[in-house]
Amino acid sequence: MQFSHDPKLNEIAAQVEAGARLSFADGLALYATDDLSALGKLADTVRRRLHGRRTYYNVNRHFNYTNVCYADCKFCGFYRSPRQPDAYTHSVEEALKLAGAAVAEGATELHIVGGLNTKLPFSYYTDLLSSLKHAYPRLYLKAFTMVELDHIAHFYKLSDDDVIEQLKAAGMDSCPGGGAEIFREPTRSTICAHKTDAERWLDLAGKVHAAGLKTNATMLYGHIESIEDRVDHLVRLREQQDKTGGFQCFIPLAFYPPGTKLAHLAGPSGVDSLKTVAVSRLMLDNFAHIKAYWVMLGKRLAQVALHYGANDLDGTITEGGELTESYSVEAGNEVRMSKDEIAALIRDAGFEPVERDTLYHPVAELSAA
Ligand code: V47
Repeated sequence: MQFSHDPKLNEIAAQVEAGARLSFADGLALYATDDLSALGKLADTVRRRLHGRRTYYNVNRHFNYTNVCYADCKFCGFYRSPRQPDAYTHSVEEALKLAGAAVAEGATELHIVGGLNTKLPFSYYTDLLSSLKHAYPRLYLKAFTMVELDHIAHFYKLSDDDVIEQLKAAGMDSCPGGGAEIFREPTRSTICAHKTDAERWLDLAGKVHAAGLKTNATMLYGHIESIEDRVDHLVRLREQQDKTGGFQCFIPLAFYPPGTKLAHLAGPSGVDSLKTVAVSRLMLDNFAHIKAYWVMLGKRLAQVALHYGANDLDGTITEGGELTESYSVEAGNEVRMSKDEIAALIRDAGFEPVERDTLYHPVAELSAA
């Protein structure tokens, strides 16, 4: 029996079998196939080659230190101008309180991101990190996207290396993957004209990797971008990974339109999301992990995505994040899942749940050591 009724998919399957790298044209062909289950099977083959039945999750919490931002991205429903009544900036004390509650609930990671807020002194960032590290030395601080690092360097007139070294010394352990959006022009300038451009985002990621820290990478899909934009994005990430090797995980982010300047759009369909997970797994041959971010996909689709190449569901506790309170409503989700619930979801899909720390060490093995 042949693998697929789509001859192009059969050709690509032979390449995948041989361990060959897929091209930009292959990426387009993968998206163009109407054989969704064969595409999923192909991505699942690669996923099982890398991870077997293991599926990771962690116990984490998001902390958004400010929603004040000047970037004015069309896809964002989170940011506020400083004068809006619901604009906020959290104090270090508030961060400590949230981190304390997270640690008490078994969190191993705090995911820290915020808007580009010109009212903050540079010491805000270092004080935030060092206070958290001092109070909770075992809590992993995954903090600041390449866009925030770019803003900090420009606004405080510091070199990139200075910014990275000072934040690292204060307690930054790794960086989340936000702000990548879609790299290709003119799409990037249409959706986020005032944001760090693609070359700078990738260059900064390389500098963080050179400083010995891991980062993640994302792609925001399901808005105005083309399939070419998406495949280009994946190829650029793969090229950067070839050079600097520090990306741990890729997270495709399904666009959620309500409350944004693109609210008239529908967002991606379920099939589009599954295809995107699968194509990501197949194109990003030098990325170890593909995350099905359940907060955006919904628990049910995230569970299915585990059969389409994803090997990570992100965290149990995401309450307090910029993409949680408002965006998870559509997915019909609570903004938190207990460890038991996430493990049951993974088992029910036929996989083996593994609680990990930020660097993908199994937590059970760490506590047994
Ligand atoms: O950069 C903004 C996206 C990102 C919307 O590294 C939206 O482990 C959908 O990067 N609909 C921030 N998405 C979140 C992020 C992330 C999340 C979870 C884990 C990790 C990680 C990183 O959220 C932004 C942007 O691409 N975003 N607005 C929206 N309306």
